[in-house]
Amino acid sequence: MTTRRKFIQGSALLSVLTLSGVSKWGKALTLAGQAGLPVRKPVVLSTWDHGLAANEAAWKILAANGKALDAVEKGVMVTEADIRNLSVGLSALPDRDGIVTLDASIMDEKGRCGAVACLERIKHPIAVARMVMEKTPHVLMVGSGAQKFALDNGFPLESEKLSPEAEKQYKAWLKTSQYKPIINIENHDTIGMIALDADGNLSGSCTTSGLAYKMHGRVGDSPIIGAGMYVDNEVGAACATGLGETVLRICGSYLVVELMRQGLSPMEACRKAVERLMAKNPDYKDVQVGFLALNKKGEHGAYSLQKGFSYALADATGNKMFDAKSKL
Ligand code: SD4
Repeated sequence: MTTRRKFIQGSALLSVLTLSGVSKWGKALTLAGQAGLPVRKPVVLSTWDHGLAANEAAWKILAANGKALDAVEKGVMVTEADIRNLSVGLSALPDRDGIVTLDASIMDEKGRCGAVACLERIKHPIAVARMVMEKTPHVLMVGSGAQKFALDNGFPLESEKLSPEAEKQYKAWLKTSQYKPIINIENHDTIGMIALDADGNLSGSCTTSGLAYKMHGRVGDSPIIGAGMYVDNEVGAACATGLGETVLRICGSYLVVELMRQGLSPMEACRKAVERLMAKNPDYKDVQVGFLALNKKGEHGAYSLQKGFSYALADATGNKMFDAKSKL
């Protein structure tokens, strides 16, 4: 986790780099912030270790003055396409019936949003979510209707076969068929991504296969606007990872953004949301949840319930992993 001191030092360094034109990562810092404060942009954040590769793709767009919306879509598509990934995209672990069902959501600076849930055999649910946002009067499409919408719009129907690793793990799981999430090693780490672009606009995305061995038809927090991800361009953006049921109960990402609206720093907002989650979920000791937040000034924060929540941050200084502070 970046300390405030390190952050300030980093910002100062950035100004020097930018002024002297040696910033390897492109355009860094604009002194056009609210109330005369420097805005640290562009910047992109995403959950867990797979966030590094996703940020890399998002950063290419942001560094070229691209839109945050494009960055958060293209960024998480890297994770969706990674066939080694067991928690995002079609290579992921299936539900208890052996079927991979995918959830995704996206939201832009205008407050437009789109989402899909329980989508089968489509490689890029995030792109379908964006199409729901841009081409329909709806926000959320699910199951066979969402799949038909994707096919009608030119997305190919992929094989229903599990990836070799997912098949191996599913067969092993079938021997006991016991569902018992294990903190941080549940193999179901969602990618949530939030970004601020060079124009000072925010967007967010979230995509996942949800919980491994969930009941068929179960939908988590990730495709629910305000739970798994939320953006308010006046204030900030937030996303969540972890046991979706606990996040749904507190509209977690919306709560983080509203706490930032009340003046809390991104990290304080994430911490307070974790505390609310603990208050509303008495079984929290066996659960992991992490929040990421980014405000309009480009300040970021993260906080998790248990230790072990990592996230990736890319800005003009590079693309690096951090460990979030945690409650327990
Ligand atoms: C879900 N929140 O479906 C997702 C899973 C997750 O890290 O984030 N895992 O509940």
